[in-house]
Amino acid sequence: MTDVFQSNQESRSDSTNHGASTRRTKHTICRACHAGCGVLVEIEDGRPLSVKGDPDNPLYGGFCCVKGQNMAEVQSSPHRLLNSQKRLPDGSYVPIPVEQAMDEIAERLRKIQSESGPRAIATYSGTMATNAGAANGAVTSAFLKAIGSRMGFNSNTIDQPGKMVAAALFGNWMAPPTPFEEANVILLVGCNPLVAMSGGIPHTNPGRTLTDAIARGLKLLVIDPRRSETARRAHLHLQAKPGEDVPILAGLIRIILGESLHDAEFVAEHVEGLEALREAVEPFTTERVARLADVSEEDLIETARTFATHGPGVAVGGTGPNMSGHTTLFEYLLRALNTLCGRWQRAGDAVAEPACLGQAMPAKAQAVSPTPQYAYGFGEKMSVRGLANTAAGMPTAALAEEILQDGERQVRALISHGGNPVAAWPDQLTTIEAMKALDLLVQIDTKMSATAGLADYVIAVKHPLEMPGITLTQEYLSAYAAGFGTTAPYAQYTPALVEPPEGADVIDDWVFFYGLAERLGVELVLKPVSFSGTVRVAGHALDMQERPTTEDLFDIVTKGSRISLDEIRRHEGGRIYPDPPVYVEEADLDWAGRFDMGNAAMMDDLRAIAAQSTISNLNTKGSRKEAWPFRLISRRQMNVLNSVGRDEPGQNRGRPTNPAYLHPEDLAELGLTRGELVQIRSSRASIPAIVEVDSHLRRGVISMTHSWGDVPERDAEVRTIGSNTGRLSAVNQDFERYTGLPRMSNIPVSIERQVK
Ligand SMILES: Nc1nc2c(c(=O)[nH]1)N[C@H]1C(S)=C(S)[C@@H](COP(=O)(O)OP(=O)(O)OC[C@H]3O[C@@H](n4cnc5c(=O)[nH]c(N)nc54)[C@H](O)[C@@H]3O)O[C@H]1N2
Ligand SMILES: Nc1nc2c(c(=O)[nH]1)N[C@H]1C(S)=C(S)[C@@H](COP(=O)(O)OP(=O)(O)OC[C@H]3O[C@@H](n4cnc5c(=O)[nH]c(N)nc54)[C@H](O)[C@@H]3O)O[C@H]1N2
Ligand code: SF4
Ligand SMILES: [Mo]
Repeated sequence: MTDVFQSNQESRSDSTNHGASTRRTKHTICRACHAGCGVLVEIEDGRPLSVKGDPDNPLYGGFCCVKGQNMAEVQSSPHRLLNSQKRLPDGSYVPIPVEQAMDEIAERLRKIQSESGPRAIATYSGTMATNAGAANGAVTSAFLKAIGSRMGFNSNTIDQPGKMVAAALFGNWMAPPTPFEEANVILLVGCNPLVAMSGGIPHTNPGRTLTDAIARGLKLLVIDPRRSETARRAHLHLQAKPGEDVPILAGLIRIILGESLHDAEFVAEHVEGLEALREAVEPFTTERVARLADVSEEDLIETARTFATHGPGVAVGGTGPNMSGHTTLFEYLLRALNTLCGRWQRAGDAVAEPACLGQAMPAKAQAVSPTPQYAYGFGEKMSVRGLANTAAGMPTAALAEEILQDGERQVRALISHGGNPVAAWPDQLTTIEAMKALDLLVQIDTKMSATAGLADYVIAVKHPLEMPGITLTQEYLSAYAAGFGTTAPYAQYTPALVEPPEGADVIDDWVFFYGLAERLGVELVLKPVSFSGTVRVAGHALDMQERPTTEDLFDIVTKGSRISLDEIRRHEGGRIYPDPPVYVEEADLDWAGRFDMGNAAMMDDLRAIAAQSTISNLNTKGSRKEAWPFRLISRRQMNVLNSVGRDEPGQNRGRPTNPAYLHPEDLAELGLTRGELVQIRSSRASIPAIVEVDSHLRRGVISMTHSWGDVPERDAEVRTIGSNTGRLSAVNQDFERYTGLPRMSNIPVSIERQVK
């Protein structure tokens, strides 16, 4: 393959000469979040000047958010690491050549492995590991396999792990759910796609997409304790108490079944367990759910009827309810609701979004029976809380405890990549203790993040504009869950567009794992990406003598793709590949697969919740006499991605903190005014915060963005670095038994003025 960095095709880009300097506009893929917008970057003398939307892009149509627009500034940010760092015994850091860092780290890994075995070595891949490089995940998996460790963790299991676990318990459909473009109704439970670019509305310019859809008659239903940006545009917004989503979904299902609004024919043909579900939702009467969630009975009934009768359409869940205590049961009921209403594509329907960089998959109108043996509790066991591998991956919420426990199964080395455990994991105090207890912590990052500040080595990597990219992650998102991803078979490739700043010693992320493998004398076998797990393509052994390029890796991970990568490379501005169209086929004649709506563990959980939710829980406003009168809930903000970008002036726009938002009447009752410093306490810990007013909240909740702040020693800097809500979670209390996920939203807290 040609060296694409050198041979940047100017095909669809313009190039102007301003005196001696050259200014060019190039197409690229924004990699500042998962949405992968097709954007334009202006480059002068090899430096990126600005990033903006590409009005000619066939899918994103000119969209580019503030994070994307700031990509050029981030590339040359003064906070950026241009050299890897090594921690000295006094805690200070010195630059170290990356090849030397790899020598030293490999040596330390070799020692740990020989003393404690490969299980003592774990990896953690965070959001930017996936966003920044489409082949990163495949290389990390190959590395772990090569050294014989199954301790690969990622941010999936501290996000919405119930999505995959519930799919394994419920079963799957061999064709997609109703595509957004065909939906007449969308029910969003605790997600805010207008800000998060995540589920519910396609992430390709969601604001405009929603406006167009409402104009053609889409009804939007939202359940959120906050009148979120998305809820403000809803036909009906249930401003429910947080943490009551399971009763709400059970109540909606009960109404739909009671009024026979479900798709009885579809259910009879493809579903088992209906009667078990019918029985388990029986206690969730409309009256009871209305009181539990503090919403009106009329609104519950209207939500159920609109969703069931105004179809097609889908119900989608977000991080809010997934983090409020019952991720698996919540997602299971959501699947049940969609399936009861028959919201899957049928024979003859056109598949809206066949893979481009993935392999062509036949679509069939048939259910794949559940695989509960691969839902949770299988494979590699954790030493704590009875947890093990899950359909969403190894339970990250238990990794800190695993590191801290003594004995043979202790994890001694962690390579954390494009994630920020100290900022993002639940239970910050336990996480910090674990990071300090490790014999070796390596952080792969572009900045001295909160986790980098505790690492033995920090590996400095390239900025996305310095690396080629492909839209593989975006295709994966469409396969992730109903209502996620885009709406068209779109693919884009971008070459690397600029060189790293002068004097930088930075590598493509995956090169670090390759470099370790070289030194440890093991071979990396890369697996082409397979979205459904049903297509098996042989692994590809990497050349361990001559280092491959990132382009080579792209060829390997997209092997067998429906559209050839070379074809996609020819259209740098991104393209939609509709041909040949893919239609859902009839079910196989002898097909016996069925969904299971009545999984025993799920029905037990539902019964337990029915037994618990008594009238004593019905306090809606939060009484001042309670120890924990408020509920702290999570929210995302437009300009910052988790812990990324909050220190960039172009993104924080002069507001470098994550305020604690409260309803104006709650503030008044507490005698607080906006801008005041408070202390927020949970049963686990406390954090400082700056209060801010938000009339869109329901009373009794505090709404705050996660992943801000740093270690507790820096709490006094709350006005300039924010504070860390993860500290309020307790990993070993009130956690979900399948995934180990503790409460990260709907956390019981108190709030008081802090005297400085
Ligand atoms: N309380 C609470 N906690 C939460 C959540 C919540 O809603 N509430 N959300 C959870 C969710 S959904 C998730 S996904 C996790 C996120 O958890 P993580 O993925 O662990 O956290 P991020 O902040 O996304 O980490 C990104 C890291 O990548 C670095 N980085 C930035 N740019 C680049 C780059 O170009 N290349 C590389 N290699 N690194 C880069 C950043 O400096 C940062 O250290 O947090 C979870 N934590
Ligand atoms: N701009 C931006 N975009 C992002 C991110 C970011 O940090 N910034 N993060 C990315 C990541 S890692 C992810 S996983 C996605 C997440 O995307 P989303 O899941 O859409 O996350 P949020 O925008 O936080 O929306 C969660 C909503 O749930 C509500 N909520 C909180 N608790 C409850 C509850 O108990 N019940 C109900 N019904 N609602 C509740 C909150 O008020 C909030 O409006 O976003 C991604 N996109
Ligand atoms: S939504 Fe995400 S991919 Fe699109 S411009 Fe913003 S940061 Fe970039
Ligand atoms: Mo996430």
